[in-house]
Amino acid sequence: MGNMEDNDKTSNIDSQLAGRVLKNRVLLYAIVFRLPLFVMTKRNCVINAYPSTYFDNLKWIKNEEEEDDEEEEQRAVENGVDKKEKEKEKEKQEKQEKEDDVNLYRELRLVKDIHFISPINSFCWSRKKVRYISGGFIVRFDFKMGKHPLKYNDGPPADGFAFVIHNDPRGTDTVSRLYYGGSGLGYSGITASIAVEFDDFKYNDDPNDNHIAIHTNGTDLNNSEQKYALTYASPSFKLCDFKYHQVEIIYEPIGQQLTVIVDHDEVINHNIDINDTIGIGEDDSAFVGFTSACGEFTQNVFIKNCSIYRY
Ligand SMILES: [Ca+2]
Repeated sequence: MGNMEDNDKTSNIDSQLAGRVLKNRVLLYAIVFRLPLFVMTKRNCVINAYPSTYFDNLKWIKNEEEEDDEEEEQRAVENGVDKKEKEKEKEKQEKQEKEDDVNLYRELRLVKDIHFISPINSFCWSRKKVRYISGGFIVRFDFKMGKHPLKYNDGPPADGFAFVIHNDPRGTDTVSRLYYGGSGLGYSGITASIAVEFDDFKYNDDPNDNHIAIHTNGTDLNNSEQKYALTYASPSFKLCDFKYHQVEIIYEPIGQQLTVIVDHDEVINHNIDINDTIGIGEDDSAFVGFTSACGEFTQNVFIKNCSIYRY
């Protein structure tokens, strides 16, 4: 009996130890790899980008999909398609959606180098607000911008893109084309927002055709004009070289420093209280995403591998 009790005790201690080791491993994993707050995929974003951008800026891709679903269901009923057939179709669709997610994780095209309707504004927003903004965050993504070396339209590349954090009451419904052209980079007109813009076209008072800047107008309408820039800097390479570059945007919560690092070089470091500036309330959350625009001149903008981590 004594032996059995001893065995029980030993196995209890063993399982406690195993539990502790596992817990430590999970903690270690979270610290070392930093679990993302948000990973940009097609399913958790509201996207209005190529190709829908060229046809109707005011119509969401999501709505188009919903309408398609409804039409399809109606047709199925009319044609007397049986249940099994329908389920098969649904499985196929779900598989496709998963593949689309993977594709978007790899590459999102915000605008394309073709003249169609000008100006063009596009965006990709987190479907829900991302939480714990005041606790700081690290945004990582890659971008590629400019003209394809073999297939391109006449004229210079324009206008750029922006990573935007906003608390606009319109939520993900932030189309600004009615008020601003390509030079607005798709974020001009969004209230309560901070934009980190990557601008490759000099328009009016822009400092040059190759700058990264932080723009805000507090809780009022944001604007890409230079007077709304808190700071700007030019990277050591051409933004429109049509090569992938790695970006890290870091918001350090204690010193409230917003830092932009491109290809491991610090380009911008600016002191700003994000929550206070754009009026984020007690819910401590905001929409995040990308905007882009083209006017008379066009280019391609690709984003990939976008994740947001807790600081
Ligand atoms: Ca510009």
